[in-house]
Amino acid sequence: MTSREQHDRMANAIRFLSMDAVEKAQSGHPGLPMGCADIATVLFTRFLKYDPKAPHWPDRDRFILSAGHGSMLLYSLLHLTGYEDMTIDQIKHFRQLGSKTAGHPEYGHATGIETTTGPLGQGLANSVGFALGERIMNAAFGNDLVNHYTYVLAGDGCLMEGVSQEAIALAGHLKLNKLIVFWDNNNISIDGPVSLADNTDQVARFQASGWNASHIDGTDPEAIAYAIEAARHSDKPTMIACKTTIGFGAPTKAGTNKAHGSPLGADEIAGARKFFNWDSPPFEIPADILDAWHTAGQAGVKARTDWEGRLAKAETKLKAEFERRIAGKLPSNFDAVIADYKKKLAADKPKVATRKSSEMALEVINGAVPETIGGSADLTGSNNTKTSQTKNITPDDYGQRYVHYGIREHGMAAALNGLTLHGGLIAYGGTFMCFSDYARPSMRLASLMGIRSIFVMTHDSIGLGEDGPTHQPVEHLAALRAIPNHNVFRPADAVETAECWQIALESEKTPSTLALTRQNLPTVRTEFSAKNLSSQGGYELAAASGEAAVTIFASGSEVEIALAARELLEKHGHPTRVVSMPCFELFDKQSDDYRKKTIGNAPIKMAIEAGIRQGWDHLIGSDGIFIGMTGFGASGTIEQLYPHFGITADAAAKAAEARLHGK
Ligand SMILES: Cc1ncc(C[n+]2csc(CCOP(=O)(O)OP(=O)(O)O)c2C)c(N)n1
Repeated sequence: MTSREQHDRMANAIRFLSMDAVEKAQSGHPGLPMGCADIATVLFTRFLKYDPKAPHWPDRDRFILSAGHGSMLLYSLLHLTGYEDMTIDQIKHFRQLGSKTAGHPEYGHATGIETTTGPLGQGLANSVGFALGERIMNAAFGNDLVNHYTYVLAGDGCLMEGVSQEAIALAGHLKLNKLIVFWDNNNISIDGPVSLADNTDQVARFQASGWNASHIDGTDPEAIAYAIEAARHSDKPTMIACKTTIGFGAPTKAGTNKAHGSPLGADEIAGARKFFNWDSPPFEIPADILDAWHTAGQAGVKARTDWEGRLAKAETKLKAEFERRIAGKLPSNFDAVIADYKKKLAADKPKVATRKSSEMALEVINGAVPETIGGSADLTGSNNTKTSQTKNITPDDYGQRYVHYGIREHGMAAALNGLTLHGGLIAYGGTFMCFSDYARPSMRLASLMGIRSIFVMTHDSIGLGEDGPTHQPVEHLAALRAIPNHNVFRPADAVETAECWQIALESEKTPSTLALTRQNLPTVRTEFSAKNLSSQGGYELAAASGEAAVTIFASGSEVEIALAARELLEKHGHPTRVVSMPCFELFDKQSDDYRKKTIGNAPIKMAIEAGIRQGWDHLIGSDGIFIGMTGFGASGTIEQLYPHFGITADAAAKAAEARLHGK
């Protein structure tokens, strides 16, 4: 049992590492680590189950610093508890290029960082996925292998962001009782007191969303410990509103926004040293305190080795399956399953919407890959995300595989990231592509983190028809393609859809968006190819009858139009080839030779896509012909809309011929 004095000195070690690192960097946020040091110390010395020597231990408790600007709190904890890569040198190089101590915690930069935070609210919203992932894995593998808590530290900013309501409502609904959130209730944000902009009764809000919530003194170790203990035995998720003082200990800046986002300055730090009676120079921790922290960091070794013992003794098949899933590897028969399915498609040649093709592919995938967890933001029947294997996950049954996320696109995308990061699961979720805007902040973070979240975006163009321009994506393909490390797939038929799903599942370090149609499309890939042609991003689908005068590039639903335009042009004596382009990002990764060959030398290059032109010029050149959208869509039938916006085979052929005839 730590004495109060010992606790205080351990907490002060966090405070001084943070103040001094921010001061040295002349950049960063000292206020949160100083205010929340007591919460962190109690959690990391008395409750959190972790082992710095085995940072990826699957049954560790997760700690998520949602208020990512307080990154020095996390870096200090990782250093003090003995994570090997978080050396004092890293702390001294806080925020410097190439260091692990990036401005905000970045997943993968240092061990012990569970998710990337910084955009406020994201960590809190990810945590719902983490906590749900724990329950799903627990249902599959039992208490012996999966039984841990998810802790979150969130600030006023996290709670003000809209995504927080989506997250807490979902967590409350799903009764994720092993989710425990500390709210750093310091009443300060950047502009000044929180009361400038917010007067929400946060405790009442969480309670109304199905949580336990109560106020405590966030500087009293016993109150913190008592609240955590109670939370661990709760049947609901818990929010602990911790009254703290931002920049606690800084003589004049404590309790003010001056302690938020800039170094405290030498005088304040000297004052804090006096206040805390801390005479160690910067970056030096008294030996007894460092020992105490290391001891705390080793307390989890027994739990970890016990767990390893249980895993070793687990039934052979269960153990192998657990290890496969945690490693993120697909079942060994996966490729064969997809190949069989593609053979069947080439024979059947279905004429269905790609959203339906996606459902058909998922029916096969979900049968072969038990770790997929599906879901939709209240558009299940439209997104076609549910298959025979995926029954509803409920608070009474976490052993199922489908999440009704409610009308919460952003919360869903953030939860998908959390499910993915938890490990052992492959999560996908659907909505209309237009509403990818609502999910985008989390989609971007999936890309930045390099994780396998899968976003199913149906109704991918004006082809959705009568719902009109509010629902018709126009710029969304370009906007999603603009995100680095994000594969945007727009398959043209059932075969490409199966191929794109296969790539999405195999892309362990890249998230995927599947853009899928509402309208039916013919099978354009009528011959079986064992090779996944979509994995090249683009490929010649139809050759020209002679030396090509025209190359038409198209994606998704417009491939059918490109093929019809080719027919017309060929009939008129203009040899024309069609290149299907299901994924720009993968095409751009092909060899120069392959790209040159696929782009070809036809004098006329044209692209057809029912979206904006942006992005296509790198294939067709700025003088290429683009058949697509230049503004918003309109409400009408699909039969009216394509001709209305000039996206037809006839219009495409005419445009090419006009060019060929020099007009
Ligand atoms: C989505 C998003 N918007 C804005 C910011 C910029 N920002 C960083 S911290 C902060 C204020 C946060 O206030 P609070 O959570 O109370 O943190 P504290 O000042 O108490 O540390 C803001 C606006 C951000 N990081 N993320």
